[in-house]
Amino acid sequence: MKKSALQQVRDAYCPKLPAELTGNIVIVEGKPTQSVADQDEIRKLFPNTYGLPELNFERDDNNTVQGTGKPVNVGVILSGGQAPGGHNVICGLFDGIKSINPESRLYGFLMGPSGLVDHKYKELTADIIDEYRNTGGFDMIGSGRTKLEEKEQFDKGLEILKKLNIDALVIIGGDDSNTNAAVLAEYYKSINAGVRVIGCPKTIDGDLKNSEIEVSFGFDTATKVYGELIGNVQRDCNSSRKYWHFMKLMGRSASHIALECALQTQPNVCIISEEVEAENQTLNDIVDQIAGVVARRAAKGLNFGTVLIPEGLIEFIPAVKRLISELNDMIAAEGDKIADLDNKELRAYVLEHLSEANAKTYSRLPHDVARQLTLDRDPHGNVQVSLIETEKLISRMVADRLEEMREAGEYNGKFSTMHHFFGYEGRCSFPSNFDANYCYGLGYNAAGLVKAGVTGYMTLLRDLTKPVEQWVPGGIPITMMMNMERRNGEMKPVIQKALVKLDGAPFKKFASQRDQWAVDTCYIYPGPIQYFGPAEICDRPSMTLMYEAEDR
Ligand code: FBP
Repeated sequence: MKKSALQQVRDAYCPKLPAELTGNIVIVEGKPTQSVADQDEIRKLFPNTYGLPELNFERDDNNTVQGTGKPVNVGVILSGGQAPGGHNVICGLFDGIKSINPESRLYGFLMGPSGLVDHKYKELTADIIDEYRNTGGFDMIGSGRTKLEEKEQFDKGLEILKKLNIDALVIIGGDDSNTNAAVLAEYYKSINAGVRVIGCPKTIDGDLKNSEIEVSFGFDTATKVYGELIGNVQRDCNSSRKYWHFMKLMGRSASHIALECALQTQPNVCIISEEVEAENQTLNDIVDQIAGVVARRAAKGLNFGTVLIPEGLIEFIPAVKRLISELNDMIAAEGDKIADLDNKELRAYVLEHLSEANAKTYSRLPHDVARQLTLDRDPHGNVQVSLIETEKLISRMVADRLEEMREAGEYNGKFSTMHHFFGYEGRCSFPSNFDANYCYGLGYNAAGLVKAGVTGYMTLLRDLTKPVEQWVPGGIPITMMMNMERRNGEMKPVIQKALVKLDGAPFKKFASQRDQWAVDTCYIYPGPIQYFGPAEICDRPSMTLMYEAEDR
């Protein structure tokens, strides 16, 4: 394979490990845990894996000879959307199990969870692993979104796990995929299958975090890539001074990515979905807010600016949220029937079957957005918000509002727009040093959990704003993060999504400065991720992580 100059040099980068992981480890059990909510239901659904203790790893200075443990065979799955650093998790896992015993073997299941069910796999040998060290992407084994929920899938998976003599399966995924991991761990334990399951927190969205997990991997790199792109657009905007740029940012429901990018780049406007919901705002309120900023800048002769919009915004407008909830139930019950209808029939059917209030909201949405909300769900039941062009919808509405303001004598400016969606550009970048180290450590640590013989745990590293050597390794039971939510028309146990906290330090910092950013031009240009050079530039964690560390 021909490699870019950067890849050739990055091949040689040696991720750093926390000091505890550089020798043999002993596991120290903490207190028993309980789920974040709905404890009785979750305990009933996970009788074998509920309430397990947190685990901390410490160096075993009485046992310094590595490589003399029993060999372990491990399977690995990449699940869901790509996130920078996934390959390093696998590399860390590989090096970790080899350090337990050089005879240990690693198998990668291909194209996500379906590889397990369909028995598509390959053994990951040292030459394959070395090709992918410190690279972005999930192409080493591919990824997919198949939901593991049926007993038949678990049993099919077990056949191949047994055939390959696999002791443990590591599932690298977001909240939905780690929910799968917990369900699989419980099932295999309940039938004494002899296969353990370990999860790993992945997602650029940053919504898989809690009191223990400080950040999911990929968030750091993806937001730095978007930060660079937004900064470049802002400099272009500030040079020609003729466009308003509307930039939608990936991130699914939560606005962590938009917030982090706003902190990095100081745009004129950044909408935070969680605030929209908390303040019970309508689409018109959001449009009025943006139009107000455009008019204030126009009054100063500034007919240009930047607006950041989180991709999940539409789901957080309270009226639309209620509509989506009713549509979810309708799709769960009538999905097959609806799928056969053409656009016109679909709209008529939906309007006829929705409750009055939701039908009103549906009828007011542009047809393309309404249709998107009706049709597309991913296998986990999520609205595919990356397909909804919210940035165009909002800028169109802002333009209309400005015309009304012009007629009322409240605005006298020019409003030319450009639209961008930054999402897929950030998911497969070369991981930043932070993600390269974090991911390698998560994988290496997962090998420690495999060796410890535990199941239903997520690999964990803490104290991430300190130097890597001081990061604290351990494991937490996945059931600890769960609550009950309505999915596909039924109540299901799922990992609770972490949304932006309006009383958290990152949001408060943003809120304290945004009025000035709105009217003045305070843009910051972060530039590209740096891999070589001073640590304060190359190893700097995200601003969200730094401000949250202050809160902790
Ligand atoms: P995960 O939850 O799987 O990590 O999703 C990340 C993500 O990039 C979201 O931000 C985005 O909405 C979604 O994937 C897009 O999905 P797809 O890759 O299927 O188009």
